[in-house]
Amino acid sequence: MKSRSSLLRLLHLARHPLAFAALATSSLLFATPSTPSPHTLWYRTPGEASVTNGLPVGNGRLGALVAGTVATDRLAVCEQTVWSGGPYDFDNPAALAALTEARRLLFAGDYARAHSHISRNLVCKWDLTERRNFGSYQVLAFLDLAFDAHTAEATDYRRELDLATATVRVSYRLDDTIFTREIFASTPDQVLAVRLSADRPGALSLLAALSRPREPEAVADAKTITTRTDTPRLAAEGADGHSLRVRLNRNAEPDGLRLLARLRAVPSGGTVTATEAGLRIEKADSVILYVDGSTDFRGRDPEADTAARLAAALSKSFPRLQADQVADHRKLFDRVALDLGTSPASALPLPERLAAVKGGQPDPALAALYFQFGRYLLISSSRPGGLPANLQGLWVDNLRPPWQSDYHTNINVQMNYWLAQTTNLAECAEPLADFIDTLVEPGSRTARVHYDAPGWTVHTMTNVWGYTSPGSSASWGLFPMGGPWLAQHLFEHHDFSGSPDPAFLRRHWPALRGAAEFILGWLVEDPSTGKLVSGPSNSPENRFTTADGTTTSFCMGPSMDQQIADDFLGRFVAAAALVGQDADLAARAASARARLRAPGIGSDGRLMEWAEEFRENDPAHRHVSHLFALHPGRAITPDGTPELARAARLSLEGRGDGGTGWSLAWKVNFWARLHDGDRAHALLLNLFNPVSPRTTSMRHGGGSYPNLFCAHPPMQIDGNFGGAAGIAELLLQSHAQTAENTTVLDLLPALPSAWPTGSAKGLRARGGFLVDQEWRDGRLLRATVTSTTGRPCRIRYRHTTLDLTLAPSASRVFSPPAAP
Ligand code: FUC
Repeated sequence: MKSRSSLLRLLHLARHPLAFAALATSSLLFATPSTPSPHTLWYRTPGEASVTNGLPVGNGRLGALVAGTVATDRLAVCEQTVWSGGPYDFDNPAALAALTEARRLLFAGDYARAHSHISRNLVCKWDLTERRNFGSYQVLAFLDLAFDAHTAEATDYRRELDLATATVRVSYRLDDTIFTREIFASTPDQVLAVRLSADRPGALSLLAALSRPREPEAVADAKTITTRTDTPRLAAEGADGHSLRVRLNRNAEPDGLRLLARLRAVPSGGTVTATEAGLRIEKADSVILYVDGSTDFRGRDPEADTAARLAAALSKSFPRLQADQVADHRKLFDRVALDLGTSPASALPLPERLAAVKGGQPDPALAALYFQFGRYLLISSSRPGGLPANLQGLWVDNLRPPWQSDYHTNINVQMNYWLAQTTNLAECAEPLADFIDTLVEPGSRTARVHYDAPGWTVHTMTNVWGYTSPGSSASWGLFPMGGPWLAQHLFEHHDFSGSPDPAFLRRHWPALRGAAEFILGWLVEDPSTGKLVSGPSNSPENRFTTADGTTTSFCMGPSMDQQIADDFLGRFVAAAALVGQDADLAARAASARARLRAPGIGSDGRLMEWAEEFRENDPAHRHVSHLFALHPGRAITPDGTPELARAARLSLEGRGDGGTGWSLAWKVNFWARLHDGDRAHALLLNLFNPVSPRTTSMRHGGGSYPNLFCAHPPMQIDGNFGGAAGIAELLLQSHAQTAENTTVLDLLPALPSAWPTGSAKGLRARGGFLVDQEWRDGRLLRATVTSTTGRPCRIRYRHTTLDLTLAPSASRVFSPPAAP
């Protein structure tokens, strides 16, 4: 009986060539629990359309979090320009007059007065109007699916995200019908596609509708950024379309963006009727839902754009649309393959896997999955021409995400991009480079208004409207080195390319020149030492207590600022010579760099976070800012500066192995740079610590939500990216140079003993190199180094080195001598 009905179903599918082809490429290949794919996050139970539970898909611009619930399903659909607020001048013209006094008080050691003076004066303008205008990234709309006749208990439920095809699949059985859902976001066609099918003819009847929460009235709450949106307008469009329109934060000054979301349905074997309440699909065999949305951000035309994209997508066959999407994704995703070994735990659904690892079971494949998930998320949230990945990447589930889901620049957005170069996704870093360029103009105004300084900078946070001022509270918001730190990524982009042609640097030269000008205008001479220091500033976002009992974070010359200045100016001097511009500025940069106060080593042997040995208020503070020079900087290395490396190690010991998600991820990178793979691995396990989807307080400590998104808590994507970057850093490093400035490729510099046998293919190193490695019993077997541009390099594995210059595109296999 069973086999007869299965046969009938196959025949039924065969009647619909499109459906059959789609099924052949997907559902039939649906991995079963006994044959888990190393690239799959899978579940036996439904999730929620939330950032802690939904499965993410995205095309860099448009994405969704998929719940996968049975009778009703919800997708939180996101589009990266959906920002409330608007362009606004937050700079505080009163700040400049307070600058000299702030520096005088700090140099005189009068921290008590400095604290209240700086807190009062060196902040942006920030009242209700300002809060509204900063705005927030918001969900575009929900796509709600309400299925008829879904009353029986579902069996054989399975939900999965396949990272290799960038597709979410949901399947379940109701009585004797198997229902399947497939969801992906197409980059080539710029739409979200949802394919619903049943293996019994005519079994699909549902209402598919767009909706959006309405923001409550603005409240005069000192902490909350509030805006007010109109009630969304829903409409039927043609025979098979449904739309949602709303203006974001009307009543703010000026009116906010116009938002439009559109849905179209193409049923197979049934009917569709468009109503204001949504699209009614009756008795279909399968149906494909297409969603697009946009705003009028930077002059986009949401009406015309979405209409054109949907029309083009609908004119394509679904198998073609899907094949193009998979091919586009694989072009990026397949560049790197990582095999760290497997274990029985690898076959479990993700929540059980996380619990098993917490219980001490080995699961090296989970680290490989985390690594590929990080790459998947960057591919899905950051594509050329778009905005960079924000605090939650692309994915939000409401109108008021934590920290506005903005761009924080005292660690977070930088961490988002650490993996881009090393894991072979350089083009995904372009949105950040373009975004940096957009900060030059507003950041120049901020530099001038607040500090009378040339060039540009950005402080602790920014948004798509060009916010560059210090924050509303100086204790976290006065971080003037955000600009130069961001600009470090431009140098990295060039370095990784290995290109002899500095075209990329030239393109972004105004940003680089401006950051150099800012540093030179901002640094002041410490009257007691004659050294140049940054300040007033703080060491994000740590506080200390002085001898007279004052607790503050404000100081002159915090180690992080000094290290960023050192890193930036050094790179700028080299880059200026390369592009053949600004020789005078470069000469000034070189002499200022030589006069920078270098961070010292304290009496306890630790690298000092501040210029003096203050008592830290929170010795385990999540930020580890003073180790910038170890990572992402490169001035501290175990071989080049062993004393500083030892001091950095002691500082890390002092901080401990806890912290928020991104803090754990950063520590993985630090320990990797210190060549301590096992300690890094311990931190990685902490990053896998299962966190309940309801937990939003950072007091619980970091870890992973059931959808593998990083828990700060709340959800923040930086830890996903930073963790993936850390795994790459354990396997290959290229920041060290020989005395002749030749790139050193450090093979397996920090291999954890938990990954004794494995391989990593396609990792990228500075100087334009691709590296494949295989190892067994904890030792490198062989590495294949491919040069893309023909620069020299030194290969280093433990105590063996090999200097070589390969022709462009040439490879060399390196096998280290057998162990003695
Ligand atoms: C920084 C961190 C916080 C949080 C916020 C978004 O300010 O100190 O922990 O990650 O960014």
